[in-house]
Amino acid sequence: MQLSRQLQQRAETLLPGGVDSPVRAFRAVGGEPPFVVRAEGAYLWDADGNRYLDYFGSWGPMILGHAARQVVRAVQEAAARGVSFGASTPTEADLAEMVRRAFPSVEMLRFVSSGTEATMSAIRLARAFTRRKYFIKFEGCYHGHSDALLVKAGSGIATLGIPGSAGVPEETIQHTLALPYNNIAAVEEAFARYKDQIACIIVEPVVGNAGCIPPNPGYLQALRAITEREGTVLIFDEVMTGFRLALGGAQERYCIQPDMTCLGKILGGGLPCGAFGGRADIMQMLAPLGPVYQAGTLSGNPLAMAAGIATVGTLIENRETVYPRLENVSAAVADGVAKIAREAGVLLTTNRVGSMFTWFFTGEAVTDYDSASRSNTKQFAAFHRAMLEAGVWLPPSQFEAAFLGLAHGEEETRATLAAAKEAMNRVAALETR
Ligand code: KE4
Repeated sequence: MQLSRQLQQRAETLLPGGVDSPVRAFRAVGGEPPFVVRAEGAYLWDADGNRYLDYFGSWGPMILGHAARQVVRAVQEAAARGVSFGASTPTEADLAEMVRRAFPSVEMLRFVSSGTEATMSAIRLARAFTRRKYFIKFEGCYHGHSDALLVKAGSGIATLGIPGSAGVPEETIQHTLALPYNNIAAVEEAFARYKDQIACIIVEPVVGNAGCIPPNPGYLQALRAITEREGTVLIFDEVMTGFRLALGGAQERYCIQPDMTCLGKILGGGLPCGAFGGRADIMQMLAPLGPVYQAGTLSGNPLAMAAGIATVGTLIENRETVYPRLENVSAAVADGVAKIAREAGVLLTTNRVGSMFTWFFTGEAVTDYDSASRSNTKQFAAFHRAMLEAGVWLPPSQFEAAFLGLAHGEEETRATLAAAKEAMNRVAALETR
């Protein structure tokens, strides 16, 4: 860890906390973050030559595994033709067609460079389309860091245990209604109170940013029925779930047709890419066709398009085998660790949908942010540290989902469960101190 420590010290003189995104600083789990210099398949290598089995996969994009040959080759070939033009290219429509094939609810879309841009643009469109100001989000859900969305957010906000963000004026969030997830009564109450004033609901259809929290049976269907009744736009933030839970994300898995969808992560195959799309009548309000402005220098960047086409193309071509494989390996890993916790006498709740999952160190069911926040984060930190020392790198927060990809197989499952046995004993020993 010598070199990583030196790199961290240098980085801290230049970058706040030495990082470009807070969760990477390991503040919630302690210890020093390894600096990654290379990755391949299911593995990362740090500056000191240590190898780690990767369970956060760049926070979702690496569903094919790192340095997948077809992705690397596509990006190399694209780069040789020039890396950015600021003009239209054929590959934007190529990837858009693939998105439409995977997400039939997306009649039109626009590419941007991050999930944050995708969600903030979708909300702007929904507000213009409905001529309403208020919108509903859910506690523990994270939709990127645009001001109006930093209210009771998940991910890094929950990880750092902060209510929101400094620098966001009260006026900016006065129209943000943050409600408990998996609670339809709260949604009905909001619509009764703000009748005809709610532009949209934005939801992580399966929450990943409070740790993994699945929708209760009927919850998403109820959101769809209420928004249809109220003339409110239903936005599925599938930045994390898109292409992961099924080729068509959560909306395919739960058979719901949202009005708009936000995508990112896997969409760009690990390069900076996001998208927002949906009903053509809403999307056609977007400049240059309509009055809603949105723009981006690197939107639809040729390298991101190349990586996205190679990644999404692989998922489309192999959809019959990809998702059953991810399901099988994820179940073996998630359930295997749950069994180890039971045998060690450690209280653990395992939430999993497909290849995104979270081990909550609690004995109660985790169905919303409140129940997630009652997890024992000290135990999680001890588990994380012990697993890292054993060469298994879990997301460094109790309030993040773990992911695995197609490069994870039996060998990786065996190694993970062997490491978990030792790590769980260390957690159990914590109990006595
Ligand atoms: P980006 O702006 O980070 O590309 O996307 C924001 C975003 C939007 N919607 C959902 C459902 C998301 O999960 C995210 C970003 N996810 C976090 C991890 N939970 C990004 C990791 C980080 O912030 O470093």
